[in-house]
Order: sequence, then structure tokens, then C-alpha cells
Amino acid sequence: MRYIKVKHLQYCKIILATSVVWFLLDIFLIMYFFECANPTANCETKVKQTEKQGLLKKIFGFGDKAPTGPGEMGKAVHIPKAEEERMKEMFKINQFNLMASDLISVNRSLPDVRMEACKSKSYENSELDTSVIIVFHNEAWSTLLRTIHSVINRSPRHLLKEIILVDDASEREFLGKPLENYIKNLSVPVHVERMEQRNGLVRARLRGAKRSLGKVLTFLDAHCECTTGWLEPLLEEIRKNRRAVVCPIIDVISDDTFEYITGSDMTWGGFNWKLNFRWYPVSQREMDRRGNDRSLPLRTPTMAGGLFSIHRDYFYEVGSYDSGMDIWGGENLEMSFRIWQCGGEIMIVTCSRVGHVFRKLSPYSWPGGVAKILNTNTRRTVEVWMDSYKEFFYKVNPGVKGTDFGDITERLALREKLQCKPFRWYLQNIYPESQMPLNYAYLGEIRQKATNLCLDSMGRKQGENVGAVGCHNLGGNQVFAFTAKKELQTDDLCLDVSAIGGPVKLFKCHGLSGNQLWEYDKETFALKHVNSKQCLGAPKTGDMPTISTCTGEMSQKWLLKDFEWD
Ligand code: UD2
Ligand code: MN
Repeated sequence: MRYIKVKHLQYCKIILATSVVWFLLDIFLIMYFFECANPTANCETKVKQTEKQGLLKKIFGFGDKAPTGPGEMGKAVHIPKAEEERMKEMFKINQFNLMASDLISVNRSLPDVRMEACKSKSYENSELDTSVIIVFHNEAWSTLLRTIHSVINRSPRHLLKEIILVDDASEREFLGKPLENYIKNLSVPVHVERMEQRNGLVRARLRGAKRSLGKVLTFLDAHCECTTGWLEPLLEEIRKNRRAVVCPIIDVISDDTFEYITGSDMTWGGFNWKLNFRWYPVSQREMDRRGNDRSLPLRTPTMAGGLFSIHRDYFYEVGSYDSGMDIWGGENLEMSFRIWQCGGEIMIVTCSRVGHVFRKLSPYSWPGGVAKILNTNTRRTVEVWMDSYKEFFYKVNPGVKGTDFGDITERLALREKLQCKPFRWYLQNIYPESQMPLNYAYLGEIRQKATNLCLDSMGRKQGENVGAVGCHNLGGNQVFAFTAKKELQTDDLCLDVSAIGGPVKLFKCHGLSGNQLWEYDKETFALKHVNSKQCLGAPKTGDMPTISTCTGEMSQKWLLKDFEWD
């Protein structure tokens, strides 16, 4: 009896001791998550903590279970109602939910989002290693650190030469000494370069590239999270072709909840007449080329710009970046046109996935003004690379012709030296699905002959009616092309009529004639919808343009000045 009691007591002691250990461990982990994610905390010792955590995992073997902290496995973080006001205030700092981001571990777990076919592929890319270059201006602590940790945690060590951070003259204290102290303790060499003054991402990336030692350069934005197996397939494509410039699929990290949301492997990069980068569906042509195997890299006409790998030597051979570009914007299309026109190749490697926090607004200042910066950068792109197709941009933005875009002689000399192909070749061979018609008889406003009424897309979307309002001579939504395929096109939409008597709608241009086929008669000024044999008319301002029996009345007469086939 007594023996049983003693035994009982011993069991109790063991249970008690185990509980205490678990309790302490819990506290430790909670402290770890919160302290590490807090931008104002002193983070010097965090890495040691991470190492300790790893050790504890080994000893206790509980590391295999999925962690359950905020945002783990890429889950959304919801802020309690009581904190909403503070959350909204914090949102303004970076234009994403900083409070949510700060709650999430810098080492948070993510699901393996690759398609099944990708998981069994093997790669031989041991001969190439990469420098990862991350430029930032006033980035948040938690997003920057999560980018760095996700690179370290999910890249095979032998493929990762180093991480280079380039601080584009940030004004936040924690990005100074505290950051330098933090990165000293990481298991991969991390360097910080500081720009003396605000330069923008192009010159910051050039600075990072200059001091890099890896054979490949991999650029990432400062608010990314790399997933399992992201790096190997990128390097593999460069090993196969050193002129390949490769991007991962860019998944979405919600700016609101930081949920990891998988992006589509069925979109690629394009651009519209305004020279904005846009995602569009991958063409059937490209699907066929890959034999419908979605796990094969896809050739994309343009890249988003933020996340890509390129062979270091090739980067310089092909003209690195246009250092005349300021702050933000334009460099992604410039590089896309340059790579394709000068003999390279841009691919989205669908087996590589990296998340990125897409924002609705820009969080930082634009010295000299947004318009000036964007117009300068875009003018440099169109003037060097687009030949006569730059007219689309200028017709839509006639005002930019007054923007001084600096000297481009060096860039033109580069194009000459590399014997790069014309933009027309690019449109024909790389991007035949583009919204830029290869040939057209007219580009400009479509004005009613006897009035001041112009056709106007009103900035409406696919499926909506086209409008007609007073001509403003400012380009924009009043620019139309009469294409060689006899479409009336405005940016990426075409005038489309599917019923006798209208309405005239905006639809994606399909290039198959049908409801989008028009004729223009220079003598009678009539715009005739071929299928219905009716004419375009617009009774008066405010009324929707329609089609009706061709009568030759004034409301059916349209001026397409200098209408001419090439
Ligand atoms: C996209 C690209 C971005 C860049 C941009 C066009 C992706 C995911 N992102 O916009 O990389 O190509 O299009 O220019 O494809 N930064 C500086 N200095 C500045 C401004 C920005 O260092 O003056 C940094 C910024 O902290 C960030 C990176 O440059 O790390 C890109 O800026 P962003 O995140 O505002 O650009 P994003 O994603 O809207
Ligand atoms: Mn970004």
C-alpha cells in the first residue's frame, strides 16, 4: 500500500515537472513571436533565439507539427475590433496592414503551393549560385525581415551566395544600426549598402548588383515571402540558357490580412497603350508551345519587374538598367523590351512561387512629383525601344511631350551595339496578342464631322457601352485606332455590336472580324458596321452612340483625319 503511494507521488512529481517545462516553453515561444515581429524592439538577439528554438525542436521533437501562431501556414490575420482604429493609423505608414504583419513571425510557415508536377522535378543547378538583392526605402521591419528569413529558410545553402540589402536613403531609425546588428548573426552573409541620397529602385539595384559575388543576380522586393523550392527551378532555366531572365509566379500576400493567396499560372505580363504593365491571360499559342504542360516555364512578353533572376554577366552584357530612371516605374517594361529585342528570353517559371504584398497606393514620397517621374521613365523606354509604336503612348498622353527625359544617347548606342531587333519584330514574334495593332490606318480621336462630339471609352470596362462627349484634345479615353483588321480599337478594347440597332459595346478585341468588323468611307464619312450593314451614329451629347440604317445624315458622319492604309 505504502509502496503504491510512493510510486504515485513520484508520478505526480514527473507530471508537475513536465508541465512546468511546457509552460516555460510556451512563454518563450510567445515572447519570441511578439518580440521578433515588433519593429521597435531591440532585435539583436533574435537570431540566437531562432537557433535556440531549432535546438529545442531537435531535443523535444515537436517541430514537425505545424506551428499555430498568427498567420502561420499563410493564414489570414484578423485584428480585433477594439484595435481597428490603431490598425487604420498604422496602415498608412506602409500602405499595408502593418499591425497584422507585426503579429506574424518573421519565420512564418507557408503551405507548399506548387503544382504536383513540380514537386517531383529534380534540378542539376549546383554550378550556379545567386546573390539575392533586396532594395528598400522606408520598408517595415517585419516585412523586410520576413523576406530575408524566407530566403534563408527556403534556399539550399550552396545556391545562396549572399543577401545584399540596399537602403535607398530610408528615414527610419530601425533600418540603421539595429538592422546592421540583426543581420550579423544570420547563417548566410547579409550586407547592407546605403545610398547617400534617395535615388529610386533602379540605381539602388545597380548598386547592389555591383558589389554582388554570385553568378546569378536575384532581385526581390522588400515585402516578399519565398516558398519551398522557389530558387532551384529559376537557376535551372539560367543554367540551360544564360540569356534567360526568369521570374517566379508572384503570389499575393494580402495587404489587408497578410494571407498567402496563390496566383494563377495562366496569366502573363503585357502592357496597354498607356504603357502600364498589366496581367493578361496566357495565349493559346503559348499553351500549345508547351504541349499544355503548365509546369513548364512560360515565355512572357513582359515582366512585372520586382522578382527575377538573371545571370550576372548577362545582366551587364545586355545593358543592366537605364540609370537615367528615377524612383519607381518604367524599368520593368524597358528591361522586358530590351531582353526580347536583343536576343534574350523572359520566362515565368511556374514551379517557382514567391509571395508579394501588392499595394493599392504608394507609401513613399515622389521627389519632383509622380507625373514627372513616371513620364520621364516611360519616355526613356518608348524613345529607345518602341520605334514608331511610341505613337500610341504619345497619342494617349499628348501632354508628356513637354517632359524633359534627359539624355538617351548611351541607351541608343547600346541598342546599336547589341544589334537589337525593331519593336515591330517583338510585336510580330513575341507578342502577337498585344493590344498594339501591328498595322493601322488611323490613330487619334473620332470626331463627329459637324459637331464637337468625340467617341469616348469613358474609361469603361469590358461589356459596357462606348460613350460620346465633347472633344477635349487630351488623348486619354478619346484615342481610337482603325486597325488593319478593320477594328475600332481603344487601348485593349474594341467596338463590338451584337444586335441590330446597337448598343455599341466595348469588348476584348478578338481579331476574328465578326461583330468587331467596321469599314470607313472617306468620301461619305460613314463608319459602317459590316455584319449589320448599319452605320454608327451619335444623336447628341449624353446619348449612347448606336448603329442604325445608313442615311448619310450629319450624325453619321465621322472625321478620321489622315485616314490612310500603310
Ligand atoms: C512593381 C514591382 C517593382 C518595380 C515596380 C516598377 C513587383 C512585385 N514589383 O511595383 O519591383 O519593378 O513595379 O518600378 O513586380 N524602392 C526603393 N526606392 C524608391 C522606391 C521604391 O528602394 O524610391 C523599393 C521599395 O522599397 C521596394 C521596391 O523598390 O522594395 C519596389 O517598390 P514597390 O514595392 O513600391 O513597387 P511595386 O511592387 O508596387
Ligand atoms: Mn512591391
